[in-house]
Amino acid sequence: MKLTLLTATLALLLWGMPAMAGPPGLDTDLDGVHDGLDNCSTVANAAQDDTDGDDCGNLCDANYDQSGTVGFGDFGSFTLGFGTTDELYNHTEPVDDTVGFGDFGFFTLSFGGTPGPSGTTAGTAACP
Ligand SMILES: [Ca+2]
Ligand SMILES: [Ca+2]
Ligand SMILES: [Ca+2]
Ligand SMILES: [Ca+2]
Repeated sequence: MKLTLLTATLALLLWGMPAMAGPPGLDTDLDGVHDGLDNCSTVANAAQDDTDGDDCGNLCDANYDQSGTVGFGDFGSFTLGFGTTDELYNHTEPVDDTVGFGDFGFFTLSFGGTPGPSGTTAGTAACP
């Protein structure tokens, strides 16, 4: 029994290790883009839209000033984008094309954290 558990744990660890490195074979969010190439590896975003070009997709990137975290500077930008169709602030595509309360909800959840995770930018400043 103990041996089985140990074997299972080892298998999980071995299986999990390459997942952290983002091998091209896994597709965690099932959007058809493999984790190692997916600019939002845990959010389904088959379109891979990335308006500010920081390799962190719009659907997981509320860090508009490229500081690496989502903070008050980003909030200032978001308020300016509210009500517009600026894709940078639209985190609800393809549900809608305008920046509204759904996007504000995403921003609020992101506040104080880091953008991403992205499979393509490990360790960069804008999308850590
Ligand atoms: Ca994916
Ligand atoms: Ca994705
Ligand atoms: Ca981005
Ligand atoms: Ca920021």
